[in-house]
Amino acid sequence: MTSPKGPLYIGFDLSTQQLKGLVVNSNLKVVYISKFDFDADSHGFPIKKGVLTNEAEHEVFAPVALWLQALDSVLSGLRKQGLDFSLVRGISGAGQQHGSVYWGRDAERLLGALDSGRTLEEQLSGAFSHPYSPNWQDASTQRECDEFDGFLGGVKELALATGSKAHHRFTGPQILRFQKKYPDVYKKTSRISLVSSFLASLFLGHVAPLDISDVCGMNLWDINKGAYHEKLLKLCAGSSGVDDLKSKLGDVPEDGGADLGKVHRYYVERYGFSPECTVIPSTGDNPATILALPLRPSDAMVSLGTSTTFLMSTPSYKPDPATHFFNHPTTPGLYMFMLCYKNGGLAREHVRDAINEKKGDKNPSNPWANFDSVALQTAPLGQKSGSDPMKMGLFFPRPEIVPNVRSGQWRFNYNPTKGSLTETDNGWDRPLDEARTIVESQLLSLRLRSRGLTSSPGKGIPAQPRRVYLVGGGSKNKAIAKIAGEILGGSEGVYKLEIGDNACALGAAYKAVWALERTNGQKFEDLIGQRWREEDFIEKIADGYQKEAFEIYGKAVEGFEKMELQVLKQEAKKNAS
Ligand code: XUL
Repeated sequence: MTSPKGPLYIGFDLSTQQLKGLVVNSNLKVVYISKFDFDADSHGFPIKKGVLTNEAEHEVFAPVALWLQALDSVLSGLRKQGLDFSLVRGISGAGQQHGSVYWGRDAERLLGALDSGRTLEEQLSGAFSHPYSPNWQDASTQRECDEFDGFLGGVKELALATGSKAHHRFTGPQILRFQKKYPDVYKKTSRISLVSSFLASLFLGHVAPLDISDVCGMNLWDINKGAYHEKLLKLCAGSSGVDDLKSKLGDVPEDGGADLGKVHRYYVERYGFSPECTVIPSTGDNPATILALPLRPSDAMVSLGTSTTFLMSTPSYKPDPATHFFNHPTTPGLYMFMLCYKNGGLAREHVRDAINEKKGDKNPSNPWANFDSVALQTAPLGQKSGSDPMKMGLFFPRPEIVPNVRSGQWRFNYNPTKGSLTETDNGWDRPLDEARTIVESQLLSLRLRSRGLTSSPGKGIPAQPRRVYLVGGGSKNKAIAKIAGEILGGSEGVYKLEIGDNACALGAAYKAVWALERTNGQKFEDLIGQRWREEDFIEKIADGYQKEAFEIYGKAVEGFEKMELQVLKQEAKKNAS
């Protein structure tokens, strides 16, 4: 291979189970990738799937020194592949969201004095006041979440101010618990980074500011004001006070493409980076994902993995306790809307396995073939004629957060003319009917919660997403793609985004390209839109908007909303008795 010509840009992805470094050129072509798998490639850390746990307290956390080891290893990996680091003009990254890193009093000195003859792990393991980073899977902060949720009056008020109600993983509740559990360590903490700004700090050789989008994953940032929320800081800071917490958190530059400074000489001397290489703010992994393509306002991305994530770029800020809003990572005036479900793939797999079992086809070469064909042969909502009730249900093998309900299954018949709902599986041919019902259930929930954010693509056409991009394992299912188009619409259709599991690293690398090559005021969407060759990355896999189907599912959404409310009421009653 001929060596790629510069300038080059690196995007890192510091996720739960691995660190990845991906290098692109100005034309957005990937030229190198190097990975470090935490479980397989690290030494000295008794981790499982990248984390440690303390089950008694529902704690999940990662040793920060592990990430130091990983960074030197990924850079060495890129060097082995032949990357000429002197061509790298910019560095950005994506970090698992909400995780926090606690720097000790010597942090700035140790970061600034990095010696290229020794590893990051050798030199920085002592830079932290606490050696672990609470992880987004941590669930130890119920009490703190209750405090956050109540503090401004209720969950609605908190969501209105910060974009989200309180969640166990959000950094504000995590810091509140940290300062109560480890008051002395908290006092000795000079700075608190998010995983994203931690990564940028390593390259800068001093503690980097928090990112304008990732800061919204803390329940501490007042999105409308564009500043920390003073009252919430007060709640979080405890006796050390607001000013102390503010100085621990530091400023937040508004520009996601800001020039944070040049790479530290450690990287120049050890790997051959140019001293002119610029460090750009790293962002969260979800905000980075929407940068993996020139996502336009009203485009939607649905990630169909073990869990389901729905991401949209939108100019509307309409917070709700069931959803999340973040500042857009690059474009002022836009927001990233996110729905984060715990359930997804597992629920579909249960139905898939039951159908394969029923068909006596336990290990077919394509385990999804029966599921797909049954789902496609079943009429929408199981209605053989318009007078039949609509079949709908909730299928949660794990406790769900959207809506907040225990694990379980609920089946209903809904009569759209009367608006009446009956909990029953009368008339259901199980498990066959459920192939379609489960996919519908997951997509109706997305339509219900995103419907206020889309706009009409043209006269007489209802509001809906422009394009629907499917990513992750479930994007291979033909039935899911077809039903996604029928339920969500998509005036330009349903697409599969073929970037494997590289979305966050790619998004981070594109952010660096944009930050350093933009002309005055040029938007991310415009610069990347001009250079992105969509035929290399996406394939249209289903029709989007179809009038009749969209209308029928519009009625079904009403029933779906009622069904969720009824289940929530029933469960609250059960819990109270
Ligand atoms: C988002 C979230 C996860 C992590 C995964 O709120 O908690 O998606 O960002 O790394």
